[in-house]
Amino acid sequence: MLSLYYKPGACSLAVHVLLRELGADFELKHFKAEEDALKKINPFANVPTIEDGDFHMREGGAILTWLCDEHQSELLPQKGAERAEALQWLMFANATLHPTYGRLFRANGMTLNLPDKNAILNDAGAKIQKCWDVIDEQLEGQSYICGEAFTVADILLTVIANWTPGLPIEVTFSDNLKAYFKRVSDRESFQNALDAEDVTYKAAA
Ligand SMILES: N[C@@H](CCC(=O)N[C@@H](CS)C(=O)NCC(=O)O)C(=O)O
Repeated sequence: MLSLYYKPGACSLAVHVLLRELGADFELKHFKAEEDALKKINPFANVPTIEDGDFHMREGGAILTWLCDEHQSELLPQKGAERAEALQWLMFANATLHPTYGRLFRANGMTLNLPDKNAILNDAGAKIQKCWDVIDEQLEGQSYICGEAFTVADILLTVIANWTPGLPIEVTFSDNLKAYFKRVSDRESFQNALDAEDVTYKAAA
């Protein structure tokens, strides 16, 4: 059976939601409780990491893509401009939006002299806001990031949005964005994954 190494509410939640959307058989392994086993297959011991017998894989964007392809899922169109667009937004979430939050979390946890720290936090906050403004604009007049079809990119964007409440800087979500986060996080797969990880969804409120 496939194991997912996870940290509650982290980017691994997107893989967790996807596995439920796909109806896949899987088990969860908490990344700290199973750290020794995780370190054997991932030198960074980070999440998400998946393992099935001798097979293992890390890097969230790659895992999400690979799982959709393996299951021939319509959550990632298989070819053409639809696939290009879904991949673009998935990688935007994974490679542009996610690291910006990472930079802010790291700066916030560092002992830096205060003016430097505030400058880094404000800069990271402005970049996060810009990302959500771009997403907001894209969502104008449509239900999901790629139009009316729900895709894997919507899952990762909605997971990352929930890291925003509680940040030490202000990031504002429009009513349109909040309605989008609610639409996605209300899905049965998402609600069940949140329950299993004991995480509350706050970004839609
Ligand atoms: N490039 C990696 C980054 C993964 C990553 O940063 N994971 C975070 C959670 S979102 C993590 O495992 N953090 C470990 C920790 O918090 O101790 C990916 O996209 O999968």
